[in-house]
Amino acid sequence: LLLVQYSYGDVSQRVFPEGFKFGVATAAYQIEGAWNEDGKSENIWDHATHENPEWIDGKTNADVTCDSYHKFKEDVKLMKDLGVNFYRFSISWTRVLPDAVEGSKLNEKGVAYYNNLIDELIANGIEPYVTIFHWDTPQSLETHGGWLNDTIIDNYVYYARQLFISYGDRVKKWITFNEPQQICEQGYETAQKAPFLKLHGVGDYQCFHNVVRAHGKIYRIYDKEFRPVQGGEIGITADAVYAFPKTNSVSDQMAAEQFIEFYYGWFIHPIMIGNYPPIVIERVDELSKQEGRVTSRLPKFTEEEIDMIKGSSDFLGLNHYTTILATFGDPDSFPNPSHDRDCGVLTSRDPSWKPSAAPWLYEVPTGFYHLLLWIKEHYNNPRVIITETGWAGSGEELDDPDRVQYIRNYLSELLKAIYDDGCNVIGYTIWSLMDNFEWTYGYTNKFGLTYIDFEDPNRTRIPRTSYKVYQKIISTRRLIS
Ligand code: BGP
Repeated sequence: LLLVQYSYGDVSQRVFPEGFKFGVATAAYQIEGAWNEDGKSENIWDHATHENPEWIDGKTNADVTCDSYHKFKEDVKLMKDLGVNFYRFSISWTRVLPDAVEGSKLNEKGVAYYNNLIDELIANGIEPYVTIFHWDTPQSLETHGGWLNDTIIDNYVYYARQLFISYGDRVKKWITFNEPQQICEQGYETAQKAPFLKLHGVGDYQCFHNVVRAHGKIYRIYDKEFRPVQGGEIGITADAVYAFPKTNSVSDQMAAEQFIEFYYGWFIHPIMIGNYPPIVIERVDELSKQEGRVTSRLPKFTEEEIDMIKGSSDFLGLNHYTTILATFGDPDSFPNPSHDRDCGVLTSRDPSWKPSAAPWLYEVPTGFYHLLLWIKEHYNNPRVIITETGWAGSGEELDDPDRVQYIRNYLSELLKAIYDDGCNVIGYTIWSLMDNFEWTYGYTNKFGLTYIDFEDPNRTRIPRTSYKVYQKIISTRRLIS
């Protein structure tokens, strides 16, 4: 009925479908602080920010950041007032398992912190959506190769299993990994994220091969051992930048498709269809041969692994912020070897797109719409949860019209995808509840619906205009202003 009623006309009259959920997201390292309190051990972000502060804007770190380890009740209160249905947060591996390895002992105080947070959320009618891993690899595992070493798979599986045992009675939505591209490509190929390694064209593929096998393994364990008792769902979150062809030429159209397969299909094709996308296998194998290598830089799955990984996500978590223009580039313009060269696509932006304070983030709402259609067509209309989207400002402003406009424009495209095209999107999450430590950007990029002055010892949370607008969208379930 709704479909018929609202298919045409004014988007502001469209109602978000029944059961559609709204949330906000954060991640442990970015908000908790208390980096060495109550038995927590060091992770790769603690390590990098302490050893090489010059890698971070303003030489800052997240030793204290929003201090959510002590102020989580304030966070929950903020969310309760906002009216969100769920809170997507992550658990810090080294807080609950300081020794990190399979068989090691749980840290009771660390476990208690998340128990208290989860209980507080549930008491306030907010569903916990838990990201098991949001980039904070235990430093003790990194010294043994981190995600390049396949022994991390069993350690991760042990860690995730402890979370199901400890919290699975109350947590019904699990996300195994946040953004494999940032973990693997930015962590092990381009040195933009911890552990800041530059293993061009090799480290990224090796890392993701371990990430996706760890994902598949824990999915099967949850499915077999925990789901029958706990009844929850488990999936993965990948980020996708959408690509428009730079011109209407057939070549640019191919470049746009190739870009999406290399930067999104790489992670999701194995899970939705089985194995890496054919174009990725073909190109990496071919270029490896040209480089005189005996084996491809792209590792191969066994048949058993393909079976384990295929179909291993109850929903598709999608982080989406922005879009690029694609055209094929001269192979010599990319580092050799590299993932960029394997992909072979040069990216640019349309001058009409509005830039944010983050150099990579431009407002392109139609890109979001086309991405949702792309996912529907390529993966047989899976259930999608938008697990992140958001706008970066740079100032202290409480009035944030650009963020408001971004949220409204993206939500309007989302409604169009749901109503006009039948895309199966069941939830939407804003990054972020509050300003926080934005990785190498430190505190210079501000994504918060809530402002925090990081000089203020109390870290007082002050809602911005966008907070009030989101509050109204959630309570009316419409985009009326
Ligand atoms: C996503 C991450 C978030 C958050 C966001 C903002 O990729 O999952 O953790 O940081 O991006 O981006 P950035 O911090 O790179 O500006």
